[in-house]
Amino acid sequence: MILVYPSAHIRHCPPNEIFNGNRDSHAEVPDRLEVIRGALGNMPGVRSIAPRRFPMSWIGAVHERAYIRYLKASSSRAGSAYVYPSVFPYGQDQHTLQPIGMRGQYSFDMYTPVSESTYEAARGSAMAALTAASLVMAGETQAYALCRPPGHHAEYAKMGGYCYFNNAAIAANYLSTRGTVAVIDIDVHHGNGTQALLYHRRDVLMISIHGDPDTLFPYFSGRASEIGVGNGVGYNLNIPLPARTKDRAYGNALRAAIARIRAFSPSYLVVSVGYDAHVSDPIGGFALSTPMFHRIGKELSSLGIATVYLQEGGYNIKTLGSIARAFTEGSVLTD
Ligand code: SP5
Ligand code: ZN
Repeated sequence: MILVYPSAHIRHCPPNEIFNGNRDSHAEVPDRLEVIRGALGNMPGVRSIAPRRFPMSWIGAVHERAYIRYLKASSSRAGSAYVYPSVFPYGQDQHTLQPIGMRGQYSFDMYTPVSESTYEAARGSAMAALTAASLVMAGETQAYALCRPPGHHAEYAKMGGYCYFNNAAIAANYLSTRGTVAVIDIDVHHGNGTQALLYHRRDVLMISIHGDPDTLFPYFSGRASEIGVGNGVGYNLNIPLPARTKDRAYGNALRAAIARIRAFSPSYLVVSVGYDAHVSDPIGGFALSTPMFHRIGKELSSLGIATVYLQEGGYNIKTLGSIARAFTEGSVLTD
């Protein structure tokens, strides 16, 4: 298994997220990735590489160009401060050039601030995803991009949910130039951005298993009734599960997801790997065990599809290492 580690992540370190009017400490900290890297780095058969550089057009293929420019410009304007939105558009297609207004135009929450290191970190994270995808395209059976910041909540022209560029959609779109792609998102939060970016496509299947949006972020998407649009109808599958879901119920959802992937028979698989469905996670609300992550890894790799793993969430610094280790040991093919 090849790990791709984007070192620029370390300087993206937002101290706070604004929740219910309070400045909470930020859950998406650099240590998350360092702990995961530490736990996987010394596994036998695992080697770590730096991301390669790919043209920005691979990011521009899924995100609005003005959004990418805004993230770059606001990052360089911000200095060492982290800037947050205060006002959001209150109608369809509303735009502004006023700086405070622009923060809201390009965001959907107050959890996802921008500072001088944010653009480079987000770009590095996307380059890691593209590097892993290119390795798999070149014949590797598995590659794991240690993406940070995460990506699955980022929309066409909005950051949110700690995400800036949608690494899964970027990688899936890249791979789709050579074959069909299935994306399975096991982060406990619905992958709203990935869904939205792939919603119209039938060459890229999107499946997400997540906490019911009636109780969990991102609230506005993730229902089973969201099945795709136009040519993409039938190629988006949401499996929302209730709070406190345990291994057995999760296993049933996973079986349904795997059956759908088998029926689709894709050339490539992209796994949005969140560890926040673990029982110990401070914000997830599910109750999966550590061995369950081993099983998820094993069942997905047993499909025998060339696979790109992309890091998404997972917020308990004390348990992330052992969860990541279990998942990756389950995933590694021993032939
Ligand atoms: C990639 C990813 O997993 N993003 C998740 C973003 C969800 N953020 C939720 C923040 C919840 C706020 N904290 C609640 C504190 C209750 N006292
Ligand atoms: Zn999550």
